[in-house]
Amino acid sequence: LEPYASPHRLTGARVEGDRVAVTWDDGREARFHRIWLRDHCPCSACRHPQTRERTFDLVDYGPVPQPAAEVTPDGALGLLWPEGGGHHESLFDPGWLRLRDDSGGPAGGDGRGFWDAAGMQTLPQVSWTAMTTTDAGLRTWLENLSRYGIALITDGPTEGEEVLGAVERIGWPRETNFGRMFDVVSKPNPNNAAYTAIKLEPHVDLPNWQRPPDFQFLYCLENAAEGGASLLTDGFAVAEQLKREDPEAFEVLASQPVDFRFQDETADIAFRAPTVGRDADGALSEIRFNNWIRDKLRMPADTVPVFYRAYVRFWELLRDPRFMIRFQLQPGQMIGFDNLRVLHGRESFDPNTGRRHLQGAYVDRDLVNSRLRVLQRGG
Ligand code: AKG
Repeated sequence: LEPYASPHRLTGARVEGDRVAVTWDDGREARFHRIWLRDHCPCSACRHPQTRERTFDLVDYGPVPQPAAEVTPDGALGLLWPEGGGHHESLFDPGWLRLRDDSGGPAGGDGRGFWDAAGMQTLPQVSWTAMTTTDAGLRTWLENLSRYGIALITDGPTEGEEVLGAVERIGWPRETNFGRMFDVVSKPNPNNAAYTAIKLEPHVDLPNWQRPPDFQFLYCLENAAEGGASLLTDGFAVAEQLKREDPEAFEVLASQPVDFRFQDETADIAFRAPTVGRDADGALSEIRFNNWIRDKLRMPADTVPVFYRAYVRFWELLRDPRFMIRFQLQPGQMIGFDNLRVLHGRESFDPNTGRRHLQGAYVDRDLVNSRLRVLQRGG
């Protein structure tokens, strides 16, 4: 299903010790371990013919023997494995092999489109009609959301619950203790700072969950009150800036866990994690910053001063106009952002001057990535 058509055919294949070396017709070369090749055999005995899932079980196979290698007449890699007194044949598409060749090491640069305010003067945007009625519109919107962690939808209706319609273009909402969808209005007995009219410092939602929501959509139904501008900052760009300025501060934020906790009449949800998360390759993977649900600070006494230095500097950079963008959401507009990368906030508003009503919902990254990959299959 994954597209891997490539104009390049193989011109050479030979066994070199425990690897198979291949050459494509543009001179590129790569080497694949034979255990890896046997494990990835795409034939219908090794992959289920309908589900395409792996049915070959290495654990029952024993040591992987040396195969015989050849280039087939249409430029694919053919391998013959001596097995059970006969041979098992594997055929590898040259384009598929090329996609999996990581012999050059990881590509340079992060390539994830980190941005500062100067680089985000115009928000990437798609109209509601294009997003809801065309695959091309949906694809552009999701590509922007994935790459920049932020994307605007414009010119939508204002009947209410459109936010769920947007989520359903992708999959289904990620439900939390605030429901499938939540109304951001100033309420008489708020259980969350968002449901007041106060200024909201840049934050991610629900860092008190082991698995916070990945993407957040905020759909504007009314914005007639004075104030209430939206504020957004790319937390990954800021984390990189902190690392450049003060590597020790960055390291403490990336390694020192912080407690978060939300409590109301029915819920008590707590989790402890560093402010800056990194994945197994060391790349930035998440930001957890939300000052109003940060719980009691628990860390070695010697770390406290450097932690506060780092935390305050990170916060200053998050609100620095070099990094933070500010705009007024209009009724019928929806801002979507990567909740674990792009921090959001708002200026205070005066509820006596008019109504302000946003509706919010969350969606899982797996669903966004899946919808995008399916849309990209066409090439
Ligand atoms: C939230 O719901 O998490 C918010 O931060 C609300 C933002 C806004 O009112 O613009």
